[in-house]
Amino acid sequence: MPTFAFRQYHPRPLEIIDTTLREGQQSSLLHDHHKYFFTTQDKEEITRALILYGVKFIELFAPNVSAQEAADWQAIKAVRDELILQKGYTFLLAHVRCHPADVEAAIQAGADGLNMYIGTSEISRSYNHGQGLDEIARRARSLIEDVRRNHPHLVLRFSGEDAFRTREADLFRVYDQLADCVDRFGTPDTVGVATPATVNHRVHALRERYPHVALEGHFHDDRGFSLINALEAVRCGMQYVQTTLLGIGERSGITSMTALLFNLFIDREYDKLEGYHLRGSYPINVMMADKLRKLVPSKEPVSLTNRTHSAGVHQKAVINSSTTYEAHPLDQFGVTESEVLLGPLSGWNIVHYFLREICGFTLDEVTAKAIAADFKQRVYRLAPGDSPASMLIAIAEKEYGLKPIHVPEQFRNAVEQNMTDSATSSSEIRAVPHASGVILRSKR
Ligand code: HCA
Ligand code: CU
Repeated sequence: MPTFAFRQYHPRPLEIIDTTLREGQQSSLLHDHHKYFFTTQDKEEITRALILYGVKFIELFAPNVSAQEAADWQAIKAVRDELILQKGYTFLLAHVRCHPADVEAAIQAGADGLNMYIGTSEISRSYNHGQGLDEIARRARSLIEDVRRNHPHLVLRFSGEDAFRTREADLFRVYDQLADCVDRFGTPDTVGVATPATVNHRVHALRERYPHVALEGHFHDDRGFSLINALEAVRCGMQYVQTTLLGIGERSGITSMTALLFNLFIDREYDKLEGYHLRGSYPINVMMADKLRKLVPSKEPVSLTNRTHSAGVHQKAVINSSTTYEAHPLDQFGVTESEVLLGPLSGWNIVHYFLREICGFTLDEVTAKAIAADFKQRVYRLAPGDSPASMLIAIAEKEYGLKPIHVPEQFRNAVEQNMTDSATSSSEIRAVPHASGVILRSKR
């Protein structure tokens, strides 16, 4: 028996249901990177990070998927239990087919809730399981009534898989039979066909028809709409949204947790952010990327790439004021650095800045312009793995005879510089050299 029942919990305005360890494990990225699965240790670390971040609902596979999944349930539960005193209770939900074997295995493993699903669209009914709508409703109801009777503490969700290709009348026909015995209805966009307009319509229709049942969303990214659809659903009053770290999942994946929370922040939906440790967003993305053996993807809003500047025009402006090309308060999501990359697109301003402020050379603008012209030509011939910064320094020293000012040993690792920057109220930025350019670290 769990030590804490869902009935004692007051759900927040937005509850993330993280499914990195279920939907996320279906990501082909694991195969692309020759990893194939998360190790038990990976799962423990992901669970710990999610709980510390403030996530209260974590979805896992039904334990009968494999012996390994069953063993991992216990390891994950141990991490959850360890953190109860510090962070309160986190609910572990099992993703189960509407099938007694899955339900039984989940209950045996100690699940706090069941996320039941069965296809309701015509395609899904024809090619997945062959049951008609009334049969789906009858079987689900009998299973759910059984669970309710014998395990009243469990939190129960029912989802019509492929809900956005299920006619509204068909979905209602099934959901009408279950509305009095579930806690939530899911409405998964299984193949990513939804648009903000269809999400708006569907959420309003479900809210109106089932005012006492909470709604949960799960949006796939086949059209690149998983983020905007989740945002729209939340705006329309959906309280539970399934997300994964970095948005990984089957095919193009689903909504990224930090992308959703970041956008709610920008839209000033502050009540929806209750209890989430937003400054932990970039660190949790880095942890996840590391598990996948890749970098935080550039399409993830909470990424360092979103603070990296390559074009000369941008670099010059960013040195003067970062707000010119940095519109959003990403520092509040843990991205406290900006990168300015030295390369073929760099202008003389950044070359001057780098050589003078970072490397300690004394040089005038005319020399900086000449060095920049040489550098820009030669950098095209840089061998893979060689650093543009080293090439630039070599040109300055060998061909222009520049010498850096002597920095005593104890200060070598701390080249500090103050710059005026309207984006940072403290106006203090630390610039450090980096193999491919400059990293600006704001001290906040
Ligand atoms: C799956 C399908 C699913 C289920 C979502 C849900 C989907 O991979 O099992 O049960 O809410 O996208 O429909 O992920
Ligand atoms: Cu899915």
